[in-house]
Amino acid sequence: MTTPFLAFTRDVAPSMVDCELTHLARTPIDVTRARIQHAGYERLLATLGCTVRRIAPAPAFPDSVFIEDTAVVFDEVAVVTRPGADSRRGEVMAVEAALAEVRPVVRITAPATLDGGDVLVVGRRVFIGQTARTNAEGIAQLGALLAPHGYMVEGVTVTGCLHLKTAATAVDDATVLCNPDWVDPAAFTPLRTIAVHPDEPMGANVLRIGNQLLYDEAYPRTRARLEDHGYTPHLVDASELAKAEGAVTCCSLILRTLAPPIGR
Ligand code: CIR
Repeated sequence: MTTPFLAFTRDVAPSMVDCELTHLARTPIDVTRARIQHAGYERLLATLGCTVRRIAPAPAFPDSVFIEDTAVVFDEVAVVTRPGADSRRGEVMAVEAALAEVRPVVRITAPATLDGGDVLVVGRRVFIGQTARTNAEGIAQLGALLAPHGYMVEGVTVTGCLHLKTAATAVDDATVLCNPDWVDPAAFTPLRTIAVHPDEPMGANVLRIGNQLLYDEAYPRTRARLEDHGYTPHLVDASELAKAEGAVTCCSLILRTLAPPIGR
């Protein structure tokens, strides 16, 4: 049966305990629990209309579960990134091979760096975080690759967190959930913004699957704000993944399922 979406995921590596950390102190990660949480996340993706395809595990890459950073996928093209952290560069090969089955693939190349977690797509606008992971060359390359397809890229200043999507994600094509301490809401004008609850600075990361939202249950006060605006997110427990500075968007690449060309 064809589902509206395809979700690529990657298993939690046992080496996740040695993940990159930038803004968080290292605390013990229970890999078994992380795997259980990840499996729950995948089940919810399936419930929300995704065919889940697990890419082969990458035990040598501690952060490989955070597959979002390795590619940015549009209906027209998949852009394989060059992650900003040296330890993550080798994650992209297997992802590229998997994406090549469903989209034309292009690549970000040195000296550019770009993490998928820095790329927020809202309609034809592509906001790109200027962070330690994504450099000016990365923004310029992505802009050049996307211009023929009618997308406009906009660099966004991000301070105090890892990625743009730690600070802001879209809940629909007109609305952004954001932490105004980390990104200026004016960057998204004329889109409406909803601020996270001040006690939940990490609460701005929500995963959109069509009209549905997948959200971390750890942020009830921000969830209440979403509910006040008429959204009803589906909840997961992602507490172990959060210890690795990951959040719900990081653990998948969501693609629309496109009709195959006539004759295939
Ligand atoms: C890293 O620092 O690269 C990982 N420990 C966390 C990556 C999270 N990815 C994301 O927000 N897109």
